[in-house]
Amino acid sequence: MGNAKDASQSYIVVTGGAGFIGSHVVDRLANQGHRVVVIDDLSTGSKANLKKWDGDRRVTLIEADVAEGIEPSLKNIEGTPDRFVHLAAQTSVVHSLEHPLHDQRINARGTLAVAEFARQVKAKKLVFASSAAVYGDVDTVPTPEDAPLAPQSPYGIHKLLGEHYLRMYSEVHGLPTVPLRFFNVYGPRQDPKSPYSGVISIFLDRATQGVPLRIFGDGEQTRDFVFVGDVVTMITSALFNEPKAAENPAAGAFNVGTGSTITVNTLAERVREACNSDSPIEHADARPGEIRHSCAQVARAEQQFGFRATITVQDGLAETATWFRTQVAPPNVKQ
Ligand code: UD2
Repeated sequence: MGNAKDASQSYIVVTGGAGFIGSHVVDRLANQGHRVVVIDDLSTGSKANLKKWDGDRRVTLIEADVAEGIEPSLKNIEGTPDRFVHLAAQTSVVHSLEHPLHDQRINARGTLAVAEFARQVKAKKLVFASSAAVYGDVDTVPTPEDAPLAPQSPYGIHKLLGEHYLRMYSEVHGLPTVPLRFFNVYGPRQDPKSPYSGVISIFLDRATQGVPLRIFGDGEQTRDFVFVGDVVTMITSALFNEPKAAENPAAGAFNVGTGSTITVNTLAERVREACNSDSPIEHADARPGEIRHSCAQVARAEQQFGFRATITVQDGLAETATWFRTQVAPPNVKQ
């Protein structure tokens, strides 16, 4: 990675750019010739995710905590960023219930810090990773963006607060902002090692090693699993394009999902097939307070940005399984 002095096209800050989703965003933007500065505290992200950019001037990694403010991180970088993708986050609902103040610092204060800096530099666009967690337990599935918002965790509340900060910065300061409500994102580089990891990464990791897949509850809960490559397409689309709407472009967030779901039971079978694995399937107690069904209504992103997820779960699982096979089995997976 270089010092990012030779600007080409946009200069984009990607917070959380060493993480699972962020590093794929960095790959796409840098491959398009943009100059990317990553701000990441490496708490869950890793340098390995950006290794291919070592020695390349398009990508610079700054190891820092966004909640400390953005300006100190960029003080030695030439130029002024014109676009921001804010992905740095504490991503676990369960962790946020146990450590709400920590979640508030990262997810609420961190988002405010990015928005405030984007305002100061008169950024052209700020795209923010919000979450389906802002809805809470909804009556309407697939869920439209104007459904009632009743988040059930500090995580969901702080993501919603982030959306409100962005709306305020749009309306009061004229900062163009786009909150994206991610559903269940999966794909290569998703870390399976934490107890809060995404179910697909956990199942693939276990199936690859031939250890049991553990399903919480009856397994008939459903999720809208969206492949990381599709999510990157939506992020970059929102970063460079304006919504087509006659409606106020500053208003509202966009769901990022596929619009269809599968049960966790079906997922477990598909993972076993994708890995050609005979891992047994076990059942454990349901997670307390968990949402039963989660599915995005996708019309708004399609109408406004022409975005539609294109990767099927079958294809996405196959690609992710291939990636898992190339990884050294992590030593700390417990059976
Ligand atoms: C997802 C997001 C979370 C938040 C939330 C909003 C991920 C990783 N997390 O939480 O950040 O946005 O949606 O609603 O995308 N499961 C098993 N066995 C396992 C692990 C999980 O059965 O070993 C089940 C789990 O009980 C749940 C489903 O798989 O029903 C998905 O779990 P998850 O942790 O991947 O994601 P979720 O939907 O809780």
